[in-house]
Amino acid sequence: MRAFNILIGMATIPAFAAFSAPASPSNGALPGFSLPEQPTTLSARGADFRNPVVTGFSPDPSICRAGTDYYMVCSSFEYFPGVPVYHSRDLVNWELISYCLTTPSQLPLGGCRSSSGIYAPTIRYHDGLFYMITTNFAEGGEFYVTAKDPRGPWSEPVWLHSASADPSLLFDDDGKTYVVHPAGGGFGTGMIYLMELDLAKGAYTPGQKLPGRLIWTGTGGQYPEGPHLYKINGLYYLMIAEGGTGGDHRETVAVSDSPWGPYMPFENNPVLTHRDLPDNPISATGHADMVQLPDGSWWGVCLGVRPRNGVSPLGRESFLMPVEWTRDGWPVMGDRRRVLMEGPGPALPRGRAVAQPVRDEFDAPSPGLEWNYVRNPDPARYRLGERPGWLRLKGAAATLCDHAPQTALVRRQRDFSVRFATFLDFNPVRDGEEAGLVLRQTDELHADFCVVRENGVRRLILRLVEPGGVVRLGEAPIPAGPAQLAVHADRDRYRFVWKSGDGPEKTVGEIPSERLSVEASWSNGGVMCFTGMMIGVYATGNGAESTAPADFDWFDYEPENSAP
Ligand code: 6LW
Repeated sequence: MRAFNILIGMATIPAFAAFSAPASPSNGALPGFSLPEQPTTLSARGADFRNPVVTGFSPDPSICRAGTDYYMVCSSFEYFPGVPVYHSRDLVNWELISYCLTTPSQLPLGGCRSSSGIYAPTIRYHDGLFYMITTNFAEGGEFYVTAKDPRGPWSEPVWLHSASADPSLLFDDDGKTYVVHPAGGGFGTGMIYLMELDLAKGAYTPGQKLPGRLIWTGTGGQYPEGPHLYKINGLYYLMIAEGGTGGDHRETVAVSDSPWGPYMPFENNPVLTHRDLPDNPISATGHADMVQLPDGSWWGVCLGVRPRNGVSPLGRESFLMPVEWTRDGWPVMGDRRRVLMEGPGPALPRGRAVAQPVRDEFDAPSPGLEWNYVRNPDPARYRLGERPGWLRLKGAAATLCDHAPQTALVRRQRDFSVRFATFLDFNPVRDGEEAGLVLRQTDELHADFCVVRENGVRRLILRLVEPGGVVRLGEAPIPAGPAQLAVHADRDRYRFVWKSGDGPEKTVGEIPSERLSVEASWSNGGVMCFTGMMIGVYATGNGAESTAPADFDWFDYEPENSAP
């Protein structure tokens, strides 16, 4: 084992000698690490959970504990409501329970571009209050909201008048509060800064200049970001992401005896990465956060991607992993820096996955929690109850390509293999009026499977809008009256079918998954895409207000198997 005394500039950290690793099981020694001499227990204990623990578009997870309850939040970008909150008692089964940002004043999105809006939130519990801090790139910048109950209501935003992304909070035991955030630099050269926050005033303590004091530049990877600061056994642990949110992603850690530094990096950084594992089913692991359980053990969450042939339509998802402490007091994440597809979960009473009903009958007075709008919605365009038992959409002039509030109700594709379907009653009156199903990554990349009127003729079409152009992949004449539109998705493709009455399903076309993936958005013309596949229903008048309403009787979301 190496010496305990660690020099940071002129400062020594004697507290290392006093470090007592929390009582968590070891999973074997990393090369060069001094882990306790114990047999590997991870594989021996048997797997009882499967990653990702939150599937589909759920990047930048942040986690906190309040008693026996755990809460996790993720980025939401241009979608409304913003910042989904997931709840768990066992860290394995998570349920979507609310959103932090549910009103236009909490979440003004304007006409923001796709993948602008809300970035990388952090959730913390302090003194009976939950805090969620994040940045709105569409309007307002950095801010936080608070709530007594994560189910809401959450407060109005406290704007911090800063444009830094990825802010995180530390409530120190001397009563001080800090915000750590990356800032500065150009391409890939950001650094990590610290500011002191006056909680009572809801503002940065006077006398500091934004973005604060530079406390760490990371270990050399590009994009030092997603920082979290923890106080553990009297020491300040700074954990950050580096390498960018793709294949080079990693998590690194440094420690200091003062929040202001100087910070000394762990000599065996990174503490998490899959950058050297191109064949692993999980890639891009990083942007992690961690939490301590009542038994003293630590668990982490991070983002990762499940690619096939290098791409995934689902985007970045949230993964769970144990955190093992070296004898020298460094947190190493997962199974020797790797996130496992399945593993033994935490020693917490195991709950059950909450089964979601396949069909949304659109009988409730407002859309269920899974549903999101694309930017701030105009409630007059979404009528539940106007035609009892149906969702009525009144299409705006804005199309699915416009950086504007669209008339669309969408939800995360949470499974690779899934059937989703709707029953649509729509009689377009003017040319250009259309309504149907949308599979959306960005304004520049989406598949529209819709009933539309063109040159006076009502027909069903399948259109793919890509950064490189628009292609019509199929069409079918469609009889008068309502019809069922459905999509069968698997790892490789999306297949678009329809039927009317008791007739057979007829295929209109197929789209390979890679063409609708997050990566396709980045590569074909370089359109920023940090999200993941959103699917749902929409209506538009294509440049003019739609005169005909589009009525949807129900929406089915039916996972076809749970294969990873
Ligand atoms: C986020 C950054 C990141 O701000 O991706 O993977 C960015 N990490 O920390 C968008 O999600």
